[in-house]
Amino acid sequence: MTIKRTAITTACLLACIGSGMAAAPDGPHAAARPGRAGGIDCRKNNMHLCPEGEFAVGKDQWGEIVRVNMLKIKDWSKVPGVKKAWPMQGFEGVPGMAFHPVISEVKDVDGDGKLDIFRRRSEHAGEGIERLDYDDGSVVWVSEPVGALSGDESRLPVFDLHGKGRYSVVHAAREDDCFALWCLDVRTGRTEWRAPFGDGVKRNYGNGQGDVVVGRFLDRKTRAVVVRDGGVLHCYDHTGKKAWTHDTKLRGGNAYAHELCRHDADGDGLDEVFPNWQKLMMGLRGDGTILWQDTTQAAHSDYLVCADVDADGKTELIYDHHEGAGPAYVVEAMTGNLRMKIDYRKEGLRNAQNIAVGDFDPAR
Ligand SMILES: [Ca+2]
Ligand SMILES: [Ca+2]
Ligand SMILES: [Ca+2]
Repeated sequence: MTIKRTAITTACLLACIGSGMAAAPDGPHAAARPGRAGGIDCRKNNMHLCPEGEFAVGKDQWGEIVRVNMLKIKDWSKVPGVKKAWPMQGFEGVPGMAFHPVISEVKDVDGDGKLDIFRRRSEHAGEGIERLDYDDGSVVWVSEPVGALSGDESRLPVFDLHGKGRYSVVHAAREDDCFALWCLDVRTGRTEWRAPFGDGVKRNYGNGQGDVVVGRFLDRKTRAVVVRDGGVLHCYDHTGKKAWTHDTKLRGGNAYAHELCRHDADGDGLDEVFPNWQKLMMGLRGDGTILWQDTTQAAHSDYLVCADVDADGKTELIYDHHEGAGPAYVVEAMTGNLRMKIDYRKEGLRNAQNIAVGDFDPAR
């Protein structure tokens, strides 16, 4: 289905990026590496916004602003705007560990109107994935132990892979001698299948290793999984059988990556795959056929968004041609043909991390 959207302005495209905000450095573990050369030390930037106590309610011209001190907060239920909060149960006892939004998912998988919560119990090897009850946070089940977190930012996808109304949890973990793609039954936590790939060696702090995207890549009924190991993509069908592999030949720092998305860009009912690396942006059909490649990519993008930006009925892909410097490229998603460059630095934005596209301009 083609998403019809009205045209957007440059300001709308980038308004949510927040030029004055301290951008998080790359990768889930990067916050523990203060003083990254050329980057932003999030321990030093914007700390004046951190409340003294557990939380504070401030105000600006748009209304109230709630700020939470993540190191001090004990009772989330007192924080204005929080609808549900319960103490986390089960494994959490590693110093420096905290609930990790990258490796969690919230979705109503059984249609009872209550959200179901899934999370990895630890970033480290030897713990499983668990399902939590919405009412009190109690543990519904814990899977068998999975490997360590790779460092990807693809969350913990929960989808109906088989096309039968039954959901599965998908996750890639780093084992002793390989990576492994796990598929768990949401009803029981039992392993449906486990597909090993790669050599398990962590590179680029794990960025681009274990990125997972789920889509209708192979047929219109089931969903398949594309997982990335550095410069190599692997696609598995809903039963865990390998469908295809694509090796970009990117290695070392050139294979640094953490953005990977899917979208049915031509509306034929099958999703296309759009992976980005430090030195490559490309589009592939769901069967692994290459649609296009931008080998001029200067440095990895921190966002990938598909939308019909100019409302001509065709989908565009938006990505950053040089992380932190731009410009944002707007290309035809199916061909890669460049339609527009947006120099966000001229708009006063220092580093574009995450963007949103929508009908923001009431005049259009
Ligand atoms: Ca539910
Ligand atoms: Ca398609
Ligand atoms: Ca378009």
